[in-house]
Amino acid sequence: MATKNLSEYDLASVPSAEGMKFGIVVAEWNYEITGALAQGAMDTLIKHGANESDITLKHVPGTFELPLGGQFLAEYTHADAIILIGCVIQGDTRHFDFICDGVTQGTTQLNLKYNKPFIFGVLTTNTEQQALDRAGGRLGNKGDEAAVTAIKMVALKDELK
Ligand code: DLZ
Repeated sequence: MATKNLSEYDLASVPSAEGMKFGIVVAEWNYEITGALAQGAMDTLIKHGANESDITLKHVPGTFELPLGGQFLAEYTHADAIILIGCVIQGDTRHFDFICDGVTQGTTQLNLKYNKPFIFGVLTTNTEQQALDRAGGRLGNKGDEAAVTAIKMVALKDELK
């Protein structure tokens, strides 16, 4: 199956992000990749109407720390949605599995605990090249996808509440 280009989406399906507040938490591990993902997320939020001043961007050491960083933003800012950005690349040890389990379960819990979207902008790849391909390379940028998902989830909540 062909891999989807992460930056391709139906523009008309994305609501305006004007007035929405966002948090972005970025892991410093593999920063060449996570920095590009964060930039993609930021650019896409702004492209759809978010104000730069309504976006709080913070860093944490690694992907494992993303859920707690996200919780800090939920507690201490007014973010309507929080995008968690990381990149875990398979190595020789079982670290990959533990970090992926931790961030996946942590993110799931945060969504339900806060009744707020915490978006999983985490690449989990076998190689660095696969990550580069998805961080502004030939398969687009997962940060764009994460931003669009954040906007859609905030709009859905606003529509229903
Ligand atoms: C330790 C570690 C390793 C081996 N690999 C990655 C990685 O590929 N991506 C990533 O974001 N973080 C990695 N880390 C760091 C952990 O996420 C975490 O920061 C440390 O285990 C300290 O809790």
